[in-house]
Amino acid sequence: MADSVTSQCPYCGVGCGLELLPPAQPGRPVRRDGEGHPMWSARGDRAHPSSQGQVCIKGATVGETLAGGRLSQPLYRSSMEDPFEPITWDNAFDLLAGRIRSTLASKGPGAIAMYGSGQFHTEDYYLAQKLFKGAIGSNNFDANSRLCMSSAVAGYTRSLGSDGPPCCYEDLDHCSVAFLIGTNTAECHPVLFQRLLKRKKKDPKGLTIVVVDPRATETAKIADHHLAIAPGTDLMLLHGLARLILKDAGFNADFIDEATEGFAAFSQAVESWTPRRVAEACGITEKQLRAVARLWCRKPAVLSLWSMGVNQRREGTAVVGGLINLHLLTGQIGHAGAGPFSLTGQPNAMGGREAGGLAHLLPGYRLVGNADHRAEVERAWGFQLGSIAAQPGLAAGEQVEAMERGELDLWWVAATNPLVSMPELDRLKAALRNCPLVVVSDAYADTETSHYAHLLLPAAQWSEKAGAMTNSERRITYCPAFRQPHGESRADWQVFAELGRRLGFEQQFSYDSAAEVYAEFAALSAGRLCDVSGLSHELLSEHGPQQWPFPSGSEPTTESKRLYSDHRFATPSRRARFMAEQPLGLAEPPCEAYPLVLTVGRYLGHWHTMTRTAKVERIQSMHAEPRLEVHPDDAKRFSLEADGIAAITSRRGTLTARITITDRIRSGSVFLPMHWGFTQEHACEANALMHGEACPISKQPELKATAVVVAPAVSVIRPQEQTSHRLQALRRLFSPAPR
Ligand SMILES: Nc1nc2c(c(=O)[nH]1)N[C@H]1C(S)=C(S)[C@@H](COP(=O)(O)OP(=O)(O)OC[C@H]3O[C@@H](n4cnc5c(=O)[nH]c(N)nc54)[C@H](O)[C@@H]3O)O[C@H]1N2
Ligand SMILES: Nc1nc2c(c(=O)[nH]1)N[C@H]1C(S)=C(S)[C@@H](COP(=O)(O)OP(=O)(O)OC[C@H]3O[C@@H](n4cnc5c(=O)[nH]c(N)nc54)[C@H](O)[C@@H]3O)O[C@H]1N2
Ligand code: SF4
Ligand SMILES: [Mo]
Repeated sequence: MADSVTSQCPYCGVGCGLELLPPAQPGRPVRRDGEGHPMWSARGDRAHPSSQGQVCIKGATVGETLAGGRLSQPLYRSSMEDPFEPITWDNAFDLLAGRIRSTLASKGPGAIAMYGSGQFHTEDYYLAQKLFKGAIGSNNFDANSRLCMSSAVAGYTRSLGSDGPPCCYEDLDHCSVAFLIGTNTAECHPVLFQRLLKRKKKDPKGLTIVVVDPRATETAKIADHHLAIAPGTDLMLLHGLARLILKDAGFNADFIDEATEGFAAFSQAVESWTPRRVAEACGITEKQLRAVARLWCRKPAVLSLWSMGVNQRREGTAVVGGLINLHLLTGQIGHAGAGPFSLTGQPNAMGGREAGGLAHLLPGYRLVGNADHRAEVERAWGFQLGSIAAQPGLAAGEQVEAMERGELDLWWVAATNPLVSMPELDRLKAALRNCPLVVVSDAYADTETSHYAHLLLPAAQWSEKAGAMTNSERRITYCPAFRQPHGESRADWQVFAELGRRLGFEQQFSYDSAAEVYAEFAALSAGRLCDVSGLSHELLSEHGPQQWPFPSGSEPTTESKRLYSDHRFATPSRRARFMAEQPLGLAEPPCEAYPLVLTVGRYLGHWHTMTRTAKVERIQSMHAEPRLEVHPDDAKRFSLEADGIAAITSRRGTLTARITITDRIRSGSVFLPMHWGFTQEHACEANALMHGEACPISKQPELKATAVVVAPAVSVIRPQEQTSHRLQALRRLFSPAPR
């Protein structure tokens, strides 16, 4: 019997520690998944400081998802109308290197782009930067973090001088107020929610919980104050709170004086947000507003937690700024239980940011636009000075626009499934047909995006490749390879390295192991806020997960670290900055023709586009199909019946879903899950309805709100692809996917 191994859960950004047990255990039959593959099982790793043995249903069932429905070899077709044919890796690399060379000669590096993912390991992310920004000379590397955390990245950078969540999970045990805004923690960061719940039960008076969400989610159920604000009114609420704190003299004058700048402009900006105006705009009572403002003034430690309800907004960066303002105003940052804490979505979106995985970043929280930063990276990478372009590359949405204009000759999608997760799906589908070479690297065969690819590359996934991941509290866990890569699949970093060598950069891309790649990245982070130069695969596997900063020579510890305890921030003046934007509200507010706001989010059991969680029976039976949540008043108004079918129409299209009538949602809003793409039996392409209007600073699209109208429908409308014979035929080529 092989021993058990420990790793980080490959799902959400809580980054729980998992202990994996091999399929064969003494005296027991070999455990197998639904397709008969031998199956590792997972349980909580008690020694992991972030989760202390806790897991949720996704982590606990990850073993069931790893082997079935996998892509086992590279496949190619020259036209999207043709069937795929198997090709060798060697031919796939020839094709890629050839196309990159010819595109560089004809159109230049700007015509090549990659769209990657917070589900890469840090090593994958890092080598993708070196390949694109260094070897190819194109900053067109962006990731699905653009749809997820980029408003938090921009918000931290503007207010505190650098990206990087300042808090740690221990703060959940020390805060006197938990201010949860735009986060359904109970379903999306379940292990953190359980930690908060446990504390609340033990010490109901010592902890006050505020939840700001248009829906009465599972999270809101434990709130002392649930502010069910109208969608898109968060910044008004935050300004209203700031104004009350100012009037009540609940601010921390010493902190403002010692550690901040921009106070005058900020206090002027919030002046007009009177309690009456805010209550009216947000759809709450003045009393509720005043009660919550008092909490910010009178309690020793306020911790705010936020996620997509804040970030996915056309003013996402401004809302993050408005939230950090409250922390600066009250001095609630840098001590136990206090601070602004973004809950990262994906398991390694944090590592991606550290490795420079957005179009304007370079490794070590460096910026493409900074000449010194470029030179530091060029030197470390061994490329000529000037190899890295000085302009930020195309962000995710801009990559799609470039395809529309025929300006991209190669779009490489890796570890993300944009044909479910990006807004304006129909527009994306059309854009893809306008790109001569679409490459998709994925672990599974039958993803929605694979149906729009020319070249499919099988990816070895978590459990089959070694690497590091950073969770929301800046803790890095070593994730070992404990299973054989499926079929011919290869780790993403290996693919990027091989291509780098084939493009003539033999020396820059010679690595024998992921540990070598990590060592190079770690060295490059020295002296930066996210310094991990003291870390290595070896240290992490020997001493367990560690938080950054971890400069060279640091001692391993399980004690939690916080940033900015000395109240010196990462700005040039070392002062944190107040922001002073005025609220804009929704990009597409409800109107006569489209009177409801559709919001799109997540279910507890499912992970994103279900390539993994649809394989778990227990999860499938928890969430048998996507449901449209409608308030009873709206159901009456639009003649909708419980369990009937609704047609939901936005300016971009129509889809159908079964109806749940519930007062958990605010009247005037409806909710759909994001999970069901067109390959699923109960397809419900919510993002076909969503608009792509984005925050001008973070470029993060407003995936949380679009105006719709609903009506009863007679029957289900299936997406076009689901019924297409051509695409059905393609599926036969893939290894059998259970469904
Ligand atoms: N089970 C599960 N967990 C996950 C994931 C998953 O797919 N499944 N994905 C992971 C990822 S990548 C991410 S980014 C996180 C996302 O985690 P969350 O952000 O917590 O999840 P969402 O359901 O997208 O949205 C959160 C809440 O925002 C609310 N909301 C909508 N509009 C507004 C608004 O205008 N203001 C406010 N204040 N709230 C609003 C919604 O009602 C919803 O309850 O989850 C991570 N964890
Ligand atoms: N309307 C609306 N839209 C949303 C959201 C929302 O709240 N509302 N949320 C947005 C957010 S926050 C996010 S993060 C995105 C998530 O959206 P996606 O990133 O599209 O979702 P996933 O299903 O996680 O896609 C990951 C893909 O990578 C594959 N994969 C897994 N491991 C590996 C690997 O090691 N290598 C490779 N190459 N592939 C691998 C998986 O099989 C899967 O196909 O959706 C966004 N879209
Ligand atoms: S809470 Fe997140 S990291 Fe923890 S087990 Fe669940 S999905 Fe995995
Ligand atoms: Mo996310």
